[in-house]
Amino acid sequence: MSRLILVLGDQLTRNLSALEDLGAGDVVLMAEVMEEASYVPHHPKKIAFLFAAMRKFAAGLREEGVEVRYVTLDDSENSGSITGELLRAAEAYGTDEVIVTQPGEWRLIEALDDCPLRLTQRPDTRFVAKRSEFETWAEGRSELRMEWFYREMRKKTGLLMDGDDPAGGQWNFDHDNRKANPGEIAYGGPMQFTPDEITEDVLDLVEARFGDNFGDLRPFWFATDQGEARRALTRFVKEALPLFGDYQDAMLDEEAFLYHGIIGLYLNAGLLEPLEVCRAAEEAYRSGDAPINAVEGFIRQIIGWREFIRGIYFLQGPDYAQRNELGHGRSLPDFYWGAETKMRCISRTVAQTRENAYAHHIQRLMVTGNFALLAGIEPQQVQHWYMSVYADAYEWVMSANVIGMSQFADGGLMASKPYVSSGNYIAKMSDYCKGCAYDVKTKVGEGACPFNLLYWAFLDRHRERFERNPRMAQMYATFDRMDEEKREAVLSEAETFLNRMAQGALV
Ligand code: DLZ
Repeated sequence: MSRLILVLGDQLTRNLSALEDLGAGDVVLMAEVMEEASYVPHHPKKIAFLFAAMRKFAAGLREEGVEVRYVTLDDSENSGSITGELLRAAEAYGTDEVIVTQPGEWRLIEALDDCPLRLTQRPDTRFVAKRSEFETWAEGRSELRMEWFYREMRKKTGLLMDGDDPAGGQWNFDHDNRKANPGEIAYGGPMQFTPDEITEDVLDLVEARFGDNFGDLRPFWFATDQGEARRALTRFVKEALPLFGDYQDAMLDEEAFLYHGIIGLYLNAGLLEPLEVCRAAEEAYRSGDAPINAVEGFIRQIIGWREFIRGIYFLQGPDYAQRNELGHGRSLPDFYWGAETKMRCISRTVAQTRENAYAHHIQRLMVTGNFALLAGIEPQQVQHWYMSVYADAYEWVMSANVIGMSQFADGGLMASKPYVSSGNYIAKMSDYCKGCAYDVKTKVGEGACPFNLLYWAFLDRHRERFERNPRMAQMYATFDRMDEEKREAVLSEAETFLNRMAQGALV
């Protein structure tokens, strides 16, 4: 009797654990379903990317001679859910045995657990660390810090290791990676691909069914198969990696990509694998084509941060994404969905997000994330936004990034202090402020930058929790040195700003 091998839209690699013992008689099931395509209003580029990549992956399996049952979204028999499609396929093939690689979201893991078939969820082996390995590492630690885990992963993989020592004599070159505005960018941006017939069909489908979602579907230029993704990686390593480190935290009004790779979406969907990506970067260092600060910073994102936040997601369990330790309850303002705002940093980050289904980590953390935290937006609404608008977003990657790192809603499990800053940081790292209606140098009164007002209001609101945090002592000392009248004016203006924002006024 045949087995059904379920391959999900973000599991597009031949090295998938579910496919490792694929045998004659097995049927691979892949399905475009409304439940996955609409559990958040995904950016249309993300849906198109996954559907096109799924169709091409299925075609590749068929070329190998594998029997594939591929259900398109517009199939009139489509049941609308993964479990519905499993049940339909089970009946069609007269089998109840299903193999799947464990999904990256508790939501789907639980749905599969409840599916009335003989279903095995195999571990996802596309990561450097097994879930159990992370659990063992985390056991007994009161604070989980990426740096210590990252060093373990360096030793485990041998990446950037000279014997027992880190290459370049240091584990972490983050201090060298904070240069501001690079001026003109000497890189043409990520490799872009012209849609072929398969992708064009998908674009028409997505336009018809998801055209009202936030985000521009066209121009569509993402890689949609492994070969294209590898070419995009090669171009990044050759042309952008050498300066990636220096300018990874910089932000420019007119430059969405700077020296960033835009390969997270390929990694998270299975088109690239973490070790091949890291080895390509290490090779550039070993051959003298890229400096250590760039290569170490890049590799840390992948075998450090990416593995770490996945570990936290699974360690913390399904309720983690519901945490709200700071008790924030404001609604996400409409300007996150493209409504007008006078704050240039936010309007540019949102505009680039709408165009590309992408913004880089500092835009996510220090512009949209920082503002949401300062303004006291409910973390679940923030998480919903990040899940919706980015092509690389799945819950395993977003939860710890948003709930933990960005919104401090886990109470400090993974960050020793909240990532808040006034307008100064944005002014230092970007050119946004010069085109802004507010003045970043004005701390209070007419034209004061909202980040400045909200920063102090955040510290005031959470004094009890953070005042004794040694990493925040300096902030409170500065706040407390402010004369009483100014402090009151700042807090009152912050309150007025938040009230106007809540009423939908142009802020
Ligand atoms: C994100 C996504 C979308 C938009 N559509 C599908 C789909 O139609 N079929 C599918 O198998 N997977 C899709 N995905 C990816 C899943 O949502 C993803 O596998 C889970 O969220 C777990 O990471």
